[in-house]
Amino acid sequence: MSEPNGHHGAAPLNWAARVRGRRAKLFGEPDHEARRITRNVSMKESVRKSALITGATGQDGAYLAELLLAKGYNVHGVKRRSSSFNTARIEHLYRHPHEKDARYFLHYGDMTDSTNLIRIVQQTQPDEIYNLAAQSHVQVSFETAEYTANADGIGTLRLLEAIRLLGLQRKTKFYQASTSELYGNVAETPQSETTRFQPRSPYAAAKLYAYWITVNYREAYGMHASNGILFNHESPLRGETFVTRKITRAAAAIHLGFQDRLYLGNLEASRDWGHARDYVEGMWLMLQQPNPDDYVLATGKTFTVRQFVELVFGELGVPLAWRGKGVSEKGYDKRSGRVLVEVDPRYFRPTEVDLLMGDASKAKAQLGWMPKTQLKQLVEEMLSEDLAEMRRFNSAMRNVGFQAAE
Ligand code: NDP
Ligand code: GDR
Repeated sequence: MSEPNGHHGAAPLNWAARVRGRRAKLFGEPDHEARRITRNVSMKESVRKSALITGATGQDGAYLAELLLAKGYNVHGVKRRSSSFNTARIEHLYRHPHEKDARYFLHYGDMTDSTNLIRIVQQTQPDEIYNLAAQSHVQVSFETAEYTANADGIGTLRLLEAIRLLGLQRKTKFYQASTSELYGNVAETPQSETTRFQPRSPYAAAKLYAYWITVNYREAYGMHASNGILFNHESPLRGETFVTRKITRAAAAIHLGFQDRLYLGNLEASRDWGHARDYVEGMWLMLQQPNPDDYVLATGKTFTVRQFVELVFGELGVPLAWRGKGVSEKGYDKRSGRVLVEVDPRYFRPTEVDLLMGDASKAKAQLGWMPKTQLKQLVEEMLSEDLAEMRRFNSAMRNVGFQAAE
């Protein structure tokens, strides 16, 4: 396939330019930089590495493609067919294949379709595969357990088999997006590569299979296959239904008068939150090692959902007070007494992972990897992007005659 959105040629110029500018800002580069990355790389075509990313349209897929293009790779992304555009996160990286020096190519694919995966691997002959595709929402996995097992668990097997069937096991290095959710009902804190896995959701159970099949293919067939056991990582590109982005978006909307209050589930859950930009670098480092292995990537700090909410509203100058217990608990603006946060049991999970906190000392010692972004910085970045996006929306609405608040 060629166009990111299936339409012919580039998106309308003003939109493309806007997306490019916005994404360039998100990735911490001047506006012209993204274009430069895909055009002016001195690496010779003959030595250029190629990478295949599944889940290219997701949060991590976007940051990883950006990183690999900047390192001079040819990048192939797998995207699903969708009835609406699903490439907003990667529009700024894409060039039409007819453009000279285009280095980012998209292929339609799905983790549930073996023949499709085999064909893509055969066509692209990648040096590195990053398997990021997954039904990645823990709560949704309770409702779509079989599909989650198929895409996240067996999907990983399909990709490993594609490498083996095509005789690429000596050429192609493999990264599996494993997760701190594997620790589930945690056996110890902090969690490291040696902590026992006790998954607590269909998502985590599917990822457990993917973890072990990756280890098995490494041991059975000598493949360079590694698991990154990544703790939660967020960004302005985070999906809107994960708790951090849900909170920054809602706080921005409340601040601008678009939304009344925020409904959340378990406020006591504790997570080790880092920035996705830092974590994709760790993925790449794993595949540059002489030997494959499994690594935890984490910040080593943990915060509750409640603390995250306080941090976000605090950033907007709103001090929160909590009153009530359990499902009746509410978060108030201390100054005005207005209710801003309520608990909605719909967001409780049948089984919860209470506390995650990672020990990434192996990654630090062997990969030289360390997270660079503190939680406060992450919150500032996410909130400021959400505020900017809502202000743009507000002003667009005003231009077409709607009376919106600010
Ligand atoms: P996202 O949910 O943002 O992205 C998931 C990607 O997978 C999307 O591109 C999605 O496509 C694609 N996808 C979903 N199902 C299929 C399928 N059946 N076939 C092909 N593609 C599919 O996740 P993240 O970027 O946050 O995470 C990347 C990976 O890392 C996931 O595997 C996740 O489970 C894992 N992980 C994430 C962590 C985090 O904190 N972010 C921590 C640890 C592990 P579409 O855009 O069309 O929906
Ligand atoms: P998680 O992320 O389940 O850790 O999985 P999520 O942000 O969905 O939940 C984190 C914690 O917040 C609690 N919570 C809520 N969660 C959501 N989504 N919505 C709410 O309203 C809400 N209220 C409280 C949750 O119960 C949970 O305890 C993410 C995904 O990216 C996985 O793919 C990845 O493997 C893990 O991180 C590491």
